[in-house]
Amino acid sequence: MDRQRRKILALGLAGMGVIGGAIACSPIAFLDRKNEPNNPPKKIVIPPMQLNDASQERIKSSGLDPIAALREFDYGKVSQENGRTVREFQLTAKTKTVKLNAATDFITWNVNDRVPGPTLRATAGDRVRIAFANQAGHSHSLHFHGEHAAAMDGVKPIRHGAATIYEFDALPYGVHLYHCHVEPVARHIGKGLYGMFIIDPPTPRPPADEIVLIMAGYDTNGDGRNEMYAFNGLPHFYMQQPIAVQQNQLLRLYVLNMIEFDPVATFHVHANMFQVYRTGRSMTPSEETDVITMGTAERHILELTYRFTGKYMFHPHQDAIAEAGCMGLFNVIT
Ligand SMILES: [Cu+2]
Repeated sequence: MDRQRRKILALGLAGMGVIGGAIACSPIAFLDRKNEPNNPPKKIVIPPMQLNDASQERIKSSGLDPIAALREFDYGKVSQENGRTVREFQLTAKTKTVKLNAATDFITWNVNDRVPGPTLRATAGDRVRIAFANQAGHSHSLHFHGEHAAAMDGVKPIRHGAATIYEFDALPYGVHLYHCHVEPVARHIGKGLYGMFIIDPPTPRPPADEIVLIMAGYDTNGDGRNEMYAFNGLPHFYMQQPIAVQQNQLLRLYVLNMIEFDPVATFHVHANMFQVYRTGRSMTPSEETDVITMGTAERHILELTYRFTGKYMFHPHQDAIAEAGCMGLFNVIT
C-alpha cells in the first residue's frame, strides 16, 4: 500500500474511533490512479470490514493475510524516464511456513513473504522494472504473462542468493499473472510462488469497488493432489470473515485460477449474475452468467452489483474444491 493510501486509511480509522483491537478499512477509500494526476480521485464506498477476534487471531497465527490480498494494489516506485512512466517493483522469493488450519503447517515458496504475492498494477504502456532477488533456498524465477522479449520471459532459474532484473513494457492491458517457472512448475506454483499483475487500459474503467480473488490449491502431503484450497491464500477465511460490500454499487472482481493439479475450476456467485471481461482484454463484456469455467492461469474481470442486502456465497462449483476451503461470502450492506 502506498503512503498516501496508508494515510487515508489511518485517518479513516481515527475518524471512526476504532478501539479495542478492532481492525477496519476506511469507510471511504480512493481508487489510486497515480498515473492520472489530472483526474480527480473517484469516491467509492468501501464498507468497514470489522475483523472479529477469531479472524485477527487466524491472520496472526497463520502467517497469511487475505485482507491485504483483497483490495491492496502495488503500483511500484514511480518515476519518469525520457517522458514515460517507469514503475519499479522489489520482489523477493522467500520460504515461509504457514498454518493452513490449526493442524496443518505448510512450507510455502512465495514472493515477499506473502501468498499470493503482491498484486502489481501498471497502466498500458508504462515501463515495468522488476528487481527480483531469490532468498528462498531453492532456485526460482518470475515469469510474467503479457508481451515481452524472450530474455525477459523469466524461465531461467535464478539461484538462491542471486538476483536479476526483468524489464518490459506493460502490454497488453488486462488481468495477468506472474509465477515461478522453475520445474516442476506445478510444484513451485502450488507452494505459493505467484501473484496477479493488472495492466489498466489507457482509458480507465469506471469507478468500482475492486477486489482480487485468487483461487489456489495446497498439496499438503506431496501426493500430487490438493488436499486444501483457498481464496487469497487462507482456506475458508472469507466464510468466517465475509467480505463487506456496498449495496447497489459496482463490484469489479479480478479473479484468477491458480490451482495446480486440478485441470479446471469454475467460479460461481450466488443470487446474482456477472458480466464477463475475458482476461480483462476488453472494455465491453462478452457474456453474462453466474458460473464461469477457468483452466489453470485463466483470469477474468467479472462485474456485478448486488441489489439486495444479505450474505451471498461465492465458490467454484466443483463443490469438493469449495468445501475444502475455496469458498467465501459477500456481506452486502446498505
Ligand atoms: Cu520456484
